[in-house]
Amino acid sequence: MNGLFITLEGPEGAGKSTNRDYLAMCLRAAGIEVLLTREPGGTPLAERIRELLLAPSDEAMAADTELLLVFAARAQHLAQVIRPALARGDVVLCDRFTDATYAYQGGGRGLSQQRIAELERFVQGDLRPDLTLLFDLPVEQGLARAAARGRLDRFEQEQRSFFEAVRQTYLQRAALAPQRYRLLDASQSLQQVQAAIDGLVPMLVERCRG
Ligand code: T5A
Repeated sequence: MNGLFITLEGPEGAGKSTNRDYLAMCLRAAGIEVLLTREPGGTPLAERIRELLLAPSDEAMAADTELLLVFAARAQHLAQVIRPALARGDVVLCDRFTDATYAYQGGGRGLSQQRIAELERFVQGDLRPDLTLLFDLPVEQGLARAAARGRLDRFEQEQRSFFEAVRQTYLQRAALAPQRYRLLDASQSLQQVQAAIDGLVPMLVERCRG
């Protein structure tokens, strides 16, 4: 595979989607074509799995069910979108990927990191993101941004302690593999966050041109 796989991660309301679009605009302005996608989702079938994951329901979803649905959606997304794009040499910008599984199902739900790693190997083989932009901000601030958009999804209805564990898991993973992650302070104004992204663009352009 010759493409470049860039993921955007962070807790709720960190600005991943907003900044994914901004980064795509910057890269396109430099003449680099990018494919934008997201998880869970990214294909019609995976988007249906996303609906199952996000919709509040009277029947509590078992944590293992949630984990398997996340990886089922990912298997479909990889087969239909990500692997073909990387094989063509495209740059893929993906809003969340398996770091989110470690953070939400591992940190948040308390599932074993080893179990997640086994599924990661099963579904992805040796495919991992080349680079991950981690948008970090205090939990309260992110939840306030998410709440301002209206109705909360199934994850957004969780307790604060769940999101603290999500945030800490992201930060721990980034600390363990600093070569893959770029940490961005998402508590700043959008203008400041995008200035920080501007600072990363030359490095990203160089990596994209490989
Ligand atoms: N999930 C996902 C798992 O549990 N396991 C997994 O493996 C995967 C892949 C859906 C859920 O799925 C879970 C995690 C999630 O709960 P999602 O749709 O990506 O994933 O979830 P959210 O994090 O809920 O997406 P959000 O849209 O809430 O967050 P974003 O994308 O980080 O934020 P964005 O860009 O939409 O911005 C939110 C609001 O804040 C404003 C924006 O204008 C917008 O109104 N904003 C800012 N305001 C002020 N200052 C800034 N710097 C701002 N940046 C953005």
